[in-house]
Amino acid sequence: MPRYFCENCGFTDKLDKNLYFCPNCGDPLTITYSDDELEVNFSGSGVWRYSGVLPVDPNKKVSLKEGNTPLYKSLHLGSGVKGLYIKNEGMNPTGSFKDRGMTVAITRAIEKNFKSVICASTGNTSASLAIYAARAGIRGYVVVPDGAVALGKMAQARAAGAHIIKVRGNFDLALQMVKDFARKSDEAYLVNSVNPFRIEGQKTVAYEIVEEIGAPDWITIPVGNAGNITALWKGLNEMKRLGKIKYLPKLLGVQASGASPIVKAFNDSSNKIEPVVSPNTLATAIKIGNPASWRRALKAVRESRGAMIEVSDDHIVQAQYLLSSREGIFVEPASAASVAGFLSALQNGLIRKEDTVVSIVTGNGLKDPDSVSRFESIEITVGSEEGLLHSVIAQ
Ligand code: AN7
Repeated sequence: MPRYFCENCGFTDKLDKNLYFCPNCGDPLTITYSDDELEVNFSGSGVWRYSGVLPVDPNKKVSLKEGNTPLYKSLHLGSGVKGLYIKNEGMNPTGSFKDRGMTVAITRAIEKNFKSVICASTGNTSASLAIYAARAGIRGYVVVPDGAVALGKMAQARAAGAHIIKVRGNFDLALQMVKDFARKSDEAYLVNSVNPFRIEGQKTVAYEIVEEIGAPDWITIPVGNAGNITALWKGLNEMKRLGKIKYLPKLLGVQASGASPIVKAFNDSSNKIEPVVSPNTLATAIKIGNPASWRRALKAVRESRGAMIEVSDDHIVQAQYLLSSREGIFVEPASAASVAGFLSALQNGLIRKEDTVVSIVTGNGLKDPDSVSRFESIEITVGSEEGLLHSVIAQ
């Protein structure tokens, strides 16, 4: 049977308990499988295609058909490499990659008879929790930093009838609060990415990429709380164990300059992070100073012989605009960090022209409609006089 496992200290336990953190060292737990427990036969599409490598009962699944997201070949931004592919996770049911993990975590909540689920969130986890809790018929509680969540994400949480708890403070404080709650109470199931079942669902992005194009040389991914890069690396390693790929891609984890404690630890060859007390970036999804899964992220990029890099807010906005205006892919700022990271790594020679690269973009542009006010858009207001429109368009 799959088991809880602590990658930091080696603790293991059976899955029947509801654990998030290692009781010995406090790190978030992972779920491991022995070789004969990894199931090679996939069928169907989306996250549940991989139910043979998910530790929940697929007959109880709470699903809105997540996963199976499009992988686009870049037309312009990838001109400096052999191939750049963009995996658009913004095409998931609630518009972000969180749905991959949420479908599995909410299914686990149902299996364990929870009537409520809770998370701290910079927005997308809240939106996903709210919608999946609604689908499952249980109560959703979301704890968010007051005034620091993009409009579209709040709209989703409200529309789905979640209880919204706004904290006077940042995401790191909100996460601390729900962690303290979960340590003492079993009243609500915690579905942040410190929940190992979330990671299990999210690893399926790696399975999909590999099934479609094999192993690229690099995969770039935005990093906030560092759950998703943990999941990506887990999925890739499992695909290698299953014999589906011969080598592992290098990971490029990308943080925003104002919220980049893992980049700093990577550059300093340090084995611990110094949390950023007041993280700051316009990419509010990844405005996180004390990422819960930092150790697993550092381990992943080091094992892959990849890197952690940071990108400025200006470069994020530029990449967001290039993605929408040149590629037809509209993403939110945190997602654009992935592509800004690619461009920066190409420029400094880390990524080379013979490389094949996949950039994972994590959230839909509609999540953060205010963010486009940073672009120079071409807009005029006209009357209805005859010929006016003709003269404008002919210019
Ligand atoms: C679009 O919703 O942390 O490194 O609370 O929304 O796994 O945290 C969101 C994170 C990247 C970073 N891109 O992923 C939340 C939250 C988008 C995101 C990330 C987030 P992690």
